[in-house]
Amino acid sequence: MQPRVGVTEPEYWKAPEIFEACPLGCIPVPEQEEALAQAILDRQLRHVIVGPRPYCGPLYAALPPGGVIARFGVGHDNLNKRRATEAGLLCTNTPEVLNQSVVEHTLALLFAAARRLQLLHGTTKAGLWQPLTGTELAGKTLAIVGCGSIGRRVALAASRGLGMCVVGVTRHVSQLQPVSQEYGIQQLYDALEPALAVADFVSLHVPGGSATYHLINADRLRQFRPQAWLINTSRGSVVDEIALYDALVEGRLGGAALDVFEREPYEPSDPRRDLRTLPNVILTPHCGSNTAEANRRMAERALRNIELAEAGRYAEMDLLNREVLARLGQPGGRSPSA
Ligand code: 8YV
Repeated sequence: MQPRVGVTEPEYWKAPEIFEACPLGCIPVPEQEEALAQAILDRQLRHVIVGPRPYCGPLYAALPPGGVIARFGVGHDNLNKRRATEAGLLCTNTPEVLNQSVVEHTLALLFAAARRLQLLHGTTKAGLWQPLTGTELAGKTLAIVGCGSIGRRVALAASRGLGMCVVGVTRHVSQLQPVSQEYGIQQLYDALEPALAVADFVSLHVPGGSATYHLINADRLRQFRPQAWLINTSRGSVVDEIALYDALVEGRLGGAALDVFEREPYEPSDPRRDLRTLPNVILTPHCGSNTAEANRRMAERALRNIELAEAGRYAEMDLLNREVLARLGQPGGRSPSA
């Protein structure tokens, strides 16, 4: 059978058994945009499942109208929804199914930061015996920046599970106020400053994109408490890495635990300010959602979105550019029973 779905290679190999079993026919395709577009044209693919790398050019001309660009993941700042709509392409993501994994990775970074795991591991492996003193998390203040479903679950685990004092930063204080206690969030702020003033740990859970670009910049880093740690499992674009490097070197904060970077795979924005050279950083290669369980769920959800599009059941999709339906002559989409 002629395969209809291309899956970028890193994503394909995260859940090959799911993709192999799909009746639509899935094949691994390159993730680099020009090569991806060429593979779509060569194999006459109708849909594509992609990872987090930016797509801004030939991809949108390569797929036929009605095709799906399905994100294997929740963040979609890497897709140009306007271009997709103009080309009659449906963009989707996989909300919620990776939350547990990202929450667990955030907690792993939090624990590692508190006990200086990166130093203990390095020195012990090097044959040294240097039992550095850490800090307990109970009683410390964690600021959650972005109180969506992932941020709220980190808050719940940290407050109820670890006895941390949790404060939240959100643009939606009045909507969140009634439920904040359920998640153990003691105080909500609509600005970063008051949260940074009290936080021992600051964990970012905002989406990428222009509204959050360099939210953590030199000015904000000056407002961190000197021992505070920054944890980022959201998007690299949220943190100005040059300003972060300078702040870490000058001791303006305790450290940074980062899973996401301005450029991925990580490359320093300024070669003289390479975060990898610093002792007070913990770095992981964008793997917050990368567990066997979440990978299977993301693969299934991405394929489900494509199957729904093939069946014309647009209303049930995790559609990110609903305005494309009008362009496809499907205002609002057909109902499932139609
Ligand atoms: C990646 C993510 O999509 O969901 C997101 O927004 O950043 C990640 O989960 C995933 O790792 C791609 O394979």
